Amino acid sequence: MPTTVLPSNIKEGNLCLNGPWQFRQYGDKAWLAAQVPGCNFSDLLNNHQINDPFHRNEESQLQWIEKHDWEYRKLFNVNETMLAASALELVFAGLDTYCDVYLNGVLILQSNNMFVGHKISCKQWLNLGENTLHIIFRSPINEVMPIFRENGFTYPAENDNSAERLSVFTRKAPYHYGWDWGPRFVTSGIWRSVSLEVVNHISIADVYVQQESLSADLAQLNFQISLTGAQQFTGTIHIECLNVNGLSQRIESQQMDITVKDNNQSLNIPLVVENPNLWWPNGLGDAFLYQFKVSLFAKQQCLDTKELAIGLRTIEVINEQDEFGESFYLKVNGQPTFMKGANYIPSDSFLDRVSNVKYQQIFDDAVAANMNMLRVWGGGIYENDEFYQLADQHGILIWQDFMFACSLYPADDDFLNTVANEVEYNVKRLRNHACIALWCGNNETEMGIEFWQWPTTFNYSDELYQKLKQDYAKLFKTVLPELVEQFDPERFYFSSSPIGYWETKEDDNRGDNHYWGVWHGEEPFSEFKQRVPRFMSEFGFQSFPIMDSVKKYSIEEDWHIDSAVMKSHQKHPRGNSLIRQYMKDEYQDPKDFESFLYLSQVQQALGLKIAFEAHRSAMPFCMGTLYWQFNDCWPVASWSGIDYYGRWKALHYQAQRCFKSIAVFVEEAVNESDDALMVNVVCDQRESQTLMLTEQLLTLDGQLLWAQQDVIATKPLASEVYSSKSIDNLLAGANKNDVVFVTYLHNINSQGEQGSLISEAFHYFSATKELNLVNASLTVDKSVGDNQIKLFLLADNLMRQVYVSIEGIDGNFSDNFFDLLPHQTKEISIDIADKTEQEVALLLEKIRIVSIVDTYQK
Ligand code: BMA
Repeated sequence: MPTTVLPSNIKEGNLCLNGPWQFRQYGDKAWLAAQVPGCNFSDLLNNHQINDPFHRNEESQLQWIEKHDWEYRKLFNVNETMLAASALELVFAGLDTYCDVYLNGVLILQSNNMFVGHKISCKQWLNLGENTLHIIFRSPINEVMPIFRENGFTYPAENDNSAERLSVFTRKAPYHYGWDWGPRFVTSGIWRSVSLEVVNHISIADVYVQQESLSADLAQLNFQISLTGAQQFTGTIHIECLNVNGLSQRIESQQMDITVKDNNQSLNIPLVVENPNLWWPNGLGDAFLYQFKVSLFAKQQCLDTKELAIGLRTIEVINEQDEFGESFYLKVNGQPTFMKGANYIPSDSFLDRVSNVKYQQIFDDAVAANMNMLRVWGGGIYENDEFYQLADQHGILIWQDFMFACSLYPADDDFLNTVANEVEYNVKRLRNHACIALWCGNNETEMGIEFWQWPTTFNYSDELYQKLKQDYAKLFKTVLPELVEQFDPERFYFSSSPIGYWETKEDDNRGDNHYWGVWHGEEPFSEFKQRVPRFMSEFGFQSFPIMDSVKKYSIEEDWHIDSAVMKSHQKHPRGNSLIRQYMKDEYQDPKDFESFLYLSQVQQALGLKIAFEAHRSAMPFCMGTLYWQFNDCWPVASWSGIDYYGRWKALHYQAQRCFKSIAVFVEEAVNESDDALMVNVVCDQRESQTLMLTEQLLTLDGQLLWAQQDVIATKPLASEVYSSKSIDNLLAGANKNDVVFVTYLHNINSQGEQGSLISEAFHYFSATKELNLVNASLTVDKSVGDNQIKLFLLADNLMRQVYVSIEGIDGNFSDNFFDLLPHQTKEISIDIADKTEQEVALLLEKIRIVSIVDTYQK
């Protein structure tokens, strides 16, 4: 039997019950091998009972699974030492979803909410030697069908991809039921860890670190410690800081003698940190974390410990009336901070596949793209502890939705009770994390009430709709905020994102906004410049995965956009036609399927570039840009910047450029008649810097027509126009289709000369399809070293949106989808740490390079 490594949260002396289990469809005879954490789909796949659910249109073949019940069982041994403990608990971190749990035949737990964990005191039912844990999961569809039928009406849940929309009744990840980027796989199973844990006669149930005040000189903390178990106890609590070695500060360990008279007692222990190291978001400083250890002693014996990584920072969400309307921005450590990032969805339809390596990659990718915020969107899950630990460590702020999206919900007592459990459980689990910036009740339900015409679509009577809206208010305006106030009073809560609606232009002045005029509203990309809100929490445009990714889920006969397979991996009804429609305005018709895939990414990236620049240039009016969406949960045409296999799309590279802490942007005056070309520098830093700004006008074959260089001082936390000139004068008769305007920002070195490159921007005066691009002659020098392949690209003519790929490498190049200027060498690299010398030699033969001209019809 394979040994299981103890997950970090399971302490020595406890028994990890993850790893091999058995499962079967309820009613079947034979048990099959299962893995925990896991789900029925993963287990069926591992047992070759189903094909890969993501391959071609397998999804449609697997819909039977949701209508069945599933059983899981594990035999495990308990030894004498364990049984000698005063108490033992079975700890379930997450059960998906409706289930009965039996220990040696005794029903010990019934659960109905995927988002809560359970601890069950169970010593009395355990045997010395072999024991059996047996869980029966009931179909989440069959379970609530009677309620749905009895209701006699349908809740909106427009993304729930089935004739009967049942998802709203069940506290289970909404995206499992389908979304406009996601398949429908309604899973069942044990999706988080299981363990059997020794409970001392007294233990630390929870430590809540309250930050009472924070200044440059002093942090005053209060450790609110809840103990559980004993009625009577005398001992000591000890708090120490483990990681200040090397820092100038000292933190006195705290010790407190305690006498417990009551079960579930909570104690307060103050702790002061002088000259605290602050936690800063990515780009603004170190995300410093203090490692505290809280220990409980009886005489000299340590009974329990808890370790916590605590970042000291203040976060305020400033959402108040101001001269423009209603602000929405974050102050971190007292400083207004522009948020750059994206909306995060679960990284897989089958959550057991989202490994810690995957989580690490997510945060590496976010940091690489100069992001400082991800929004954990309300149609997914409250993420694993590892996710928030990584966010803390990487300085990525988390906008945390509660798991409700795009629908009205029930508000009967049973529903509200389970939601209350879920909120308490997750808020307590997450509130110590420095990364959590705010709580948001739901995604887009208030916008839905206002604009999505639910009464007409679903035939609601006035009376019913009033009742549904009252239910809405009860859940999101009373129950949720009261619970947040009770368990996490320091954090901002608001009921629904967005506050302002894109359908009403004046709303750009109020709160956060999801601007879907581009895409859903079919408005041109240039509208991103006109529709700049106070905080853009969603906007986006779809693209396809690149060919190497498409090959992983399809076969050659599927390789056209309207094939049944490609359509089943495109969940937006108008998706393909919108991509095509927008493409006509800016690009020549791509010659084939592969070119279409590539061009769809170029279009998405260059379209969103307009938005990124408009949002950042409008600071401090606008203070955030979070695009839809960071990632995918399966291979699909979607709004993502990184595809399911981890390949950066053109969009992620573009975000990396546009989100630099100091970035240069070029834009034409919004009104064409104004004839002005402006160079903007946006600076997210707290100090001014002196930099060299270079501007050039080049022909596409590399002649320098005009140039200028200036020394500029950046303006902290601001966007500033540093040059504005007449386009007519600049072009001086040159053909718009033959030129590119280039700007660079460089450091100035100690000799007063141009130093390293900080940011660059290219601007064209015509649509891409009109540029006189030619087949450039390109030389590629290759070198291998330091576990990397390095490529040096040099062309005699401008190459637009160069995409370099090597079949057989799944990693990402240091840069890609870039414009290669004529006669200027560009170096890019990719990691090959896991490859042998022979493999590298073969890979070097497989380098492919395409640019816009390669998509043209011959
Ligand atoms: C936003 C999201 C999602 C959806 C996306 C694209 O509104 O909140 O519901 O996937 O739009 O349509």
